[in-house]
Amino acid sequence: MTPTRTLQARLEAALFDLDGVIVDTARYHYLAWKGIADGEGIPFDELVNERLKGVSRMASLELILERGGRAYGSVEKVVLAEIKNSHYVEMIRGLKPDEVLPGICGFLAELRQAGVKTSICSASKNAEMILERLELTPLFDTIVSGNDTSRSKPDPEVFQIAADRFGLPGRACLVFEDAYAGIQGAKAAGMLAVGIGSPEILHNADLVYAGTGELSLGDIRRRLYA
Ligand code: B16
Ligand code: MG
Repeated sequence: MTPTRTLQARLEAALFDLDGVIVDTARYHYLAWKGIADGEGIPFDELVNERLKGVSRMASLELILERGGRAYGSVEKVVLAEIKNSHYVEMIRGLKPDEVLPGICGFLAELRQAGVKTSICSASKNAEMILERLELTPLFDTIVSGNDTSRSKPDPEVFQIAADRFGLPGRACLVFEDAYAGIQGAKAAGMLAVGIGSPEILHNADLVYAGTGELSLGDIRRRLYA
């Protein structure tokens, strides 16, 4: 892990992935996809689910169906994705503010107090609804979701949209991500990236914390912007 800091880097905006950084919705995605896989007789477990993190809905479906024994038509795929989404939405309707991951509310408040802009940069088309349920919408200056993008991470599009909305260059933005593909997207956008999870998996990040409870603006400034 080699920090790609530059002399010009200044922290002006913090761009957050949603699932795995702000809230753990992966288990709800898992349950909803499991229903689809079981119905189709396709083997699916937590390990396969790991590969779906940060991946768009249709791309996730493709990864599941490729383990099945037959080809699926495009209409059939759209129907399966809609069934999955309605089960998923049913589950996340019950999300409560106490499901926000540890330390996140305090860290967001710290950033805003320091004048750092905040954005969500998520592949999810349900991001807006999830943030409402968690009562976090007011803590973000902007939300970029799967409804705003046409290309999935590792494409940098979702991060570039946030930087454009703030009128900032990539080097002024710091991305927080739990997925390797998300860090790749941040790097492709010319941004610094903090990984949340295992340093072995997120070896492309500039800095990795095991969990959100360890996030601290002071530590980040010392290690990436000194
Ligand atoms: P939806 P993130 C991603 O969220 C999830 O990690 C991924 O598992 C999911 O397939 C994707 O959103 C799309 O979600 O079906 O709700 O549009 O990590 O980019 O915040
Ligand atoms: Mg994620």
